[in-house]
Amino acid sequence: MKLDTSIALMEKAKKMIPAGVNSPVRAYLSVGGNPPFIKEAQGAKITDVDGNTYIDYVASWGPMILGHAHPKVVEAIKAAAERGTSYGAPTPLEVEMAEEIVAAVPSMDWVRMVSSGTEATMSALRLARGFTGRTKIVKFEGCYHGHVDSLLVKAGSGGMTFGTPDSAGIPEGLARETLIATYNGLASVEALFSRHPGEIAAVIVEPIAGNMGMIPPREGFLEGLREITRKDGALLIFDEVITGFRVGFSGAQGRFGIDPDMTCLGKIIGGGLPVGAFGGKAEIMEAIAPLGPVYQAGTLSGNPLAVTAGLTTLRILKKEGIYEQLEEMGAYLAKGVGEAGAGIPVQSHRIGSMFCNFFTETPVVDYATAKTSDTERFARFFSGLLSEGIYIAPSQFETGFVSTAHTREDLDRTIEAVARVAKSL
Ligand code: KE4
Repeated sequence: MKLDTSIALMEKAKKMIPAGVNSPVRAYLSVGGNPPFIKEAQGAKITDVDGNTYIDYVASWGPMILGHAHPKVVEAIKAAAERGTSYGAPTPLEVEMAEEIVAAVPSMDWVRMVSSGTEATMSALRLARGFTGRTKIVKFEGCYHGHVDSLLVKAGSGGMTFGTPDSAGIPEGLARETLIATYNGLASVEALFSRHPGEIAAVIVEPIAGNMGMIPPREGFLEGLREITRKDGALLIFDEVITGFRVGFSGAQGRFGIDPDMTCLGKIIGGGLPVGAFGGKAEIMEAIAPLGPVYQAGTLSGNPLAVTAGLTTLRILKKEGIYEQLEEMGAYLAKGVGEAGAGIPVQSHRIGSMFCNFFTETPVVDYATAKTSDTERFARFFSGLLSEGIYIAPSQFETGFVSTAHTREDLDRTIEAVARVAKSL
């Protein structure tokens, strides 16, 4: 596969951008090789600057649930751009977006738009601390909630990929306020609450973990978190930046029937443009400035282009049968890939259109079991697929996504490629 132009661009980029990338996992450091520099994308396909085209399962890490450059989304963004790109003032679009989110996510009485998932979780955390007057936070080892100081402790995603789950630069005094529990391990949460009664402001959790690979919640895990937090007066925050509008129009909380106090959103609600949101019960959100004492703000919050892209995406997702179609395609791909890779010890996880294959014979339920994965074998799998024109996340500890733009032919081509690559693993 010819990557000359990408290689030359990377040499140039490295002189001005750390590792030549604007987000660490894009550098391919854990899988080796040269990351293709992307020129364009359409539907389920992504094309690099050397003209190589790939079937895309990264989906820009989740947002592109309708595929790339969906005609209706592009058309809406173009029309919005002609009316100006940012006003720094309220717009009817933000009212429409709030209506869509509040109607779709029953636990969210109120919502505030921000410009990234990190901003959403950072704001939700500050609000939880301000509302409860408590300082401690519980997060789960291997979960990733963006690069928020308080949450870059035992973090997943890039932290797990590069073996730096605890980022440098976080003051000890702050890190101490973050308590770590085991995903799917209710006993570890109970132990923290019995050691710190009345001190924990919130538990923040990915209702389906997507940043240590994809790990579903065990039966009763989320319900247990709801019960433990309610009893102690702590808030339960669902980080649905990945799962929001991905595993159903009401997200994971709709799928599992849980009523969190706050929810963080991102990715899909921006339709590929920079958007995040946080929201929840009105009595909590009333503590946010300018109504209450918890400050939060943003120059581009509710940006008209980003909100237009997100709104257009959500209105297409509302259409009958979309999630059934994603479920059917996800199931077809998982079955085919499982058969193609038969004989190789793999733990295959899937919920709807999000999936992950862990290269281990150990059942994967949390960070420790995810870490038993053979990352060398994953790297060979990744490189083999890339050379076959299949573009998956460059880390064992990320999640893959099917979009409504993938065709049965794309899935069959992927399955055939897996069968060929599996032979060399
Ligand atoms: P952003 O700040 O990257 O928009 O969102 C942070 C975030 C928050 N919560 C969850 C559950 C997330 O998965 C993320 C970001 N996800 C990663 C990929 N797993 C983004 C990709 C990257 O870091 O380059």
